[in-house]
Amino acid sequence: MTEKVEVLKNQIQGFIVKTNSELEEFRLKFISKKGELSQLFEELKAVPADQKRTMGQMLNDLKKLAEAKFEELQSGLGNDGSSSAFDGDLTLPPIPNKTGSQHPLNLTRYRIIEIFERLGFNVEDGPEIEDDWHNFTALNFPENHPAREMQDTFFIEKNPDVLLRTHTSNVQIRLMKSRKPPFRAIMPGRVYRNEAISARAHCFFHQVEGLYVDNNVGFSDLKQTLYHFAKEMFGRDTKIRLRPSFFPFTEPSSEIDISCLICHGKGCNVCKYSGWVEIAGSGMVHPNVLRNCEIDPEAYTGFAFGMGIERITMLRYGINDLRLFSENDLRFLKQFKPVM
Ligand code: 2U9
Repeated sequence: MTEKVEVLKNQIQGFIVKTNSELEEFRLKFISKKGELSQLFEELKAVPADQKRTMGQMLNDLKKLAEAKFEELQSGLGNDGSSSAFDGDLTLPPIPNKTGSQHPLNLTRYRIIEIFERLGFNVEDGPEIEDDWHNFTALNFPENHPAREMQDTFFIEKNPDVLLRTHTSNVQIRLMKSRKPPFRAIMPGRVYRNEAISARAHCFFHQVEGLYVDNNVGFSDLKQTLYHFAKEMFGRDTKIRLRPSFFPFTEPSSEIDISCLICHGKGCNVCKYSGWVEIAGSGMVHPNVLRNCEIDPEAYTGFAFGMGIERITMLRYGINDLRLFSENDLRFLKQFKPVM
């Protein structure tokens, strides 16, 4: 019997539990009425009278050991040194999770996508590293156009030219070359221009361009689409104004202005006292561009537009320095909508 007591004592002392079912295993073996320890108490009845007292004392000590060990295991303080018990003050408020916030450029991009998706525009994507043909030639840029100069465009290789795209128009070209009209899509993405960094310019920025090509797409479709966009983006009372412009890839072309959100046309710093703020460029896709993509300009017409996401975001949130978007300053970033 002494031997059995010794074995059980070692087992109790060395017991480790990691789960509730292992704790239950311990209880059944050493604490419960049907366990091995209770069995020994049964056997005590048959022990000769002169040994009963010592043996009984041993068994009682073992029982106390088992009970103490059970409590220790139960409170999560196992013999492996790990502790899962929470011994802090449960009445204190929880420590808040540190969630990040969404970048304002993303918030604007999502909103733009949402507005155009409801008009049936798909979202298309394409490469940021592009060849000369998809970035310039297909878009009707003449050979000597200043945008092709080293000081305006980042070249990766020369002859044949590989460059960082200067607009997302390369995506339209790839879309029109690879599929059949009609097309109704917007192209958000990062673009690169070789500019000195300041509050108003950066060496990269983000654009959304749009394209709608079908039978009988006219300038009135362009105007109505962008009017709808302006009202959705900036509020129902927003007005738009079109000014004639020039781009190699559209003819006719126009700049799109919205009525100033700050002064509502009265004149302020943001609109430079004109009452109008430029938000996009646009126009009817040039027949040469359609032809470059093997689309018959007699059968199909289309409009296109382009806008800077930074510019829209600055107007939307009243931000006056472009560099804030890429400095990763948490004091700026955490002012925007948290990540859900
Ligand atoms: C194809 C045909 C036509 C896209 C257009 C503009 C006018 C435009 C600027 C706005 C501010 C660029 O971000 S910005 O600096 N964009 O003025 N973009 S029309 O026209 C296209 C594009 C692709 C095949």
